[in-house]
Amino acid sequence: MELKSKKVTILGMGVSGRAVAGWIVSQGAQVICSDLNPLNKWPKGLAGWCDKNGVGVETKKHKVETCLSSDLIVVSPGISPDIPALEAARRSNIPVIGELALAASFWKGPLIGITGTNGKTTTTMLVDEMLKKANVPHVRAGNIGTPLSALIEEHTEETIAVLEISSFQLDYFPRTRYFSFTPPRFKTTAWLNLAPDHLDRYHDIKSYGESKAVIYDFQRPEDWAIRNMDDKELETWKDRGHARRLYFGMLLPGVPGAGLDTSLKKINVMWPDNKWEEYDLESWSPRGRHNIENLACAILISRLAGAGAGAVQSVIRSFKAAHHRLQWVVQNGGIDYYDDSKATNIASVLRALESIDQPIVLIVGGRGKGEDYASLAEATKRVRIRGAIVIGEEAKAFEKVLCNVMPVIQVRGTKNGKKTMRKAVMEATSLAEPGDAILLSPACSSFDMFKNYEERGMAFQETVRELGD
Ligand code: UMA
Repeated sequence: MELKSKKVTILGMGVSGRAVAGWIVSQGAQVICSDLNPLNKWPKGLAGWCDKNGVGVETKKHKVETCLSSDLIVVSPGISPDIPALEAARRSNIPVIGELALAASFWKGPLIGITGTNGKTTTTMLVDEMLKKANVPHVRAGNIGTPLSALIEEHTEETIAVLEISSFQLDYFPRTRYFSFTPPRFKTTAWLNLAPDHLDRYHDIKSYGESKAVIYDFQRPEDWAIRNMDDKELETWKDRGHARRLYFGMLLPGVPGAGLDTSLKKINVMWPDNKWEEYDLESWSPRGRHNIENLACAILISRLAGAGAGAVQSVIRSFKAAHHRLQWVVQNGGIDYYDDSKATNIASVLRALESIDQPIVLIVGGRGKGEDYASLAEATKRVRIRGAIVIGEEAKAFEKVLCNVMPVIQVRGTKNGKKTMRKAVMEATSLAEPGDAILLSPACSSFDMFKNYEERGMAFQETVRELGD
């Protein structure tokens, strides 16, 4: 589809909407930007930009009429597919596409798609580092923070797009072929794992997984699909798509892919032509088995994308985990403080708990996403949790589940995130003993008290650093 002179409505004026608006306007389309926020809450300068570029503005509501008079609707990932304007558009066969799907279908270079419930960002960062080290031309974009449409102007047929892709973004990959975009094509996909998350948007884990499995529909037989062999949840979709398969995990002999060694000190890669490679993890620093799984997957992706084994090994030696992901912050009074603010679902918290071999005081809570917290109480059979400090909108729900298996302290109030975090850290410190770890791993989104998980993590880090002063 040519965008020139088309009437395009863009829903959501966050990071994705702004980036795609700029690009679509440059293609000569007539654009309307629509956001539920009133104009005075739009990002600074955006209203002026719309005015200058003849872009229409719609606030407080996504009007059905606006969508029905469009040739194309471009949607930001955070918007639910069930809103009336989108339902009406689908009934009238008006094309609806996500920002990432649209940018991907106009991308001239190879696409790599990395999805899964947890570990997407770390894996994407690893691939980015490995390709950088090997001088392979590429960009990194998607859910990791930079919309692909912000990078579309300056790329060539050589530029690989390494994309972290959320289920929200995959919800807006076109299911039908009734409109004339070239569908995006992923040379390599990776599906890291599946665990309950976003159950406020999906009915159940099956429909959440189904949303991710859509990525396989955008591959051809000569492409590669990489999957975590140890995650039984993924087996439902094992036959989906036509791409060649590679695996990572504890692999059986003869299975091609990246095999974790039982000591977790090596990764052995066996390619389909039976060639072997071995990677040494002696100087690998991120904690936890889950990070070794992310690494195994990243090795396969990067080698397929053209990075040499030497470049890959060099990144294994130098890579540092991203902030707010089981990040060791400081030791004070013999207590280690870890910021795992990025852990916004129970599966991610369980991974963190299992990666720390000290007694743990857990700070948990925030805004819920419809998850059942019972497995956190179950974890006390495997991990020594000294107690929990429960915070945010879900404080009571966590207290109810945990109070029979450990001491629980509830920190009340959701108005002031910084103040709440300060109280939580104080309570945790008074419960902990020298040799313990205090772990902020909230299992919830941060939006009840903070702008995002980074701000929540920084509030934790600032407080624990002050303790040492
Ligand atoms: N809005 C509407 N109508 C609605 C709902 C929201 O107009 O019905 C408006 C809001 O007022 C706001 C805008 O939409 O102005 C926000 O859009 P968005 O929620 O799609 O967020 P973006 O700022 O575009 O950021 C998105 C991703 N956010 C989500 O998927 C929720 C970012 O992932 C991503 O980094 C960015 O695009 C660039 O690709 C963040 C995220 O939380 C990190 N992702 C989830 C996760 O990782 O769990 C999926």
